[in-house]
Amino acid sequence: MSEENDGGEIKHKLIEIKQKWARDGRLLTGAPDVAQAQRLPPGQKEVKTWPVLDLGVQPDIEKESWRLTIDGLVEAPAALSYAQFLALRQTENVSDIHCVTQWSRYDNHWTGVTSRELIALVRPKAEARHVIFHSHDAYTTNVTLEVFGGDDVIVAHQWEGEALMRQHGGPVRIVIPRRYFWKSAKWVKRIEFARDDKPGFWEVRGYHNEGDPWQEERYG
Ligand SMILES: Nc1nc2c(c(=O)[nH]1)N[C@H]1C(S)=C(S)[C@@H](COP(=O)(O)O)O[C@H]1N2
Ligand SMILES: [Mo]
Repeated sequence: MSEENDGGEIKHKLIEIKQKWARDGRLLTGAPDVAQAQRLPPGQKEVKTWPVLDLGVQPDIEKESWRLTIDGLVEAPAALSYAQFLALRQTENVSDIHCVTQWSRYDNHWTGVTSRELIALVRPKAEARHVIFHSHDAYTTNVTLEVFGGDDVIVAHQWEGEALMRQHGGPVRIVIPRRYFWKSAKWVKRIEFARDDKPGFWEVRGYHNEGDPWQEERYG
């Protein structure tokens, strides 16, 4: 990982603190079995703002040179230009954000391409079970193919009808509402389908591999 680029400097201190929270089990309420039907997961608080969380680097990506590579265990790998991405069927949906640092933000309106559309495009092979997201700031995170294929998962380029802001992962980020928000990779550049799981940046630093907010899967 490059230590610096024009987008900022890696926040080593912050990464250390968040790793320590995982070791100490900080923020756990001991009430993991709240029904999925409950909108606010255990230990979360609703906020009206939209906090920015990342490693301190916010890559500046030109739409003209942007590519989304979708590869790995798929029948038809793709490397989409921004124009090709916009030419895919566009969907709007509304979902809640749940960050592991305890804030939740309701009713976010996203525009983009559903994961199901992308899955249909590249056709994962039968052995594919996991999906790994790779981002321009060298961040990675992982979910199962089943979770990625959820009916509310979207690869988004707009929020509230406007181009997704750079600090929130623009031009394009992943949105996986049923997982803590660290699974929603900002500045995504590659979606890799794999047979074997590959725990990502926070998953190897003490955070849970699944990250289901209603099960309070913060650390693992
Ligand atoms: N590429 C990238 N994606 C990332 C992160 C990051 O550091 N780099 N941080 C994750 C974390 S911990 C959270 S909580 C959300 C924050 O998204 P936001 O800044 O839009 O609120 O992005 C996730 N996706
Ligand atoms: Mo986070």
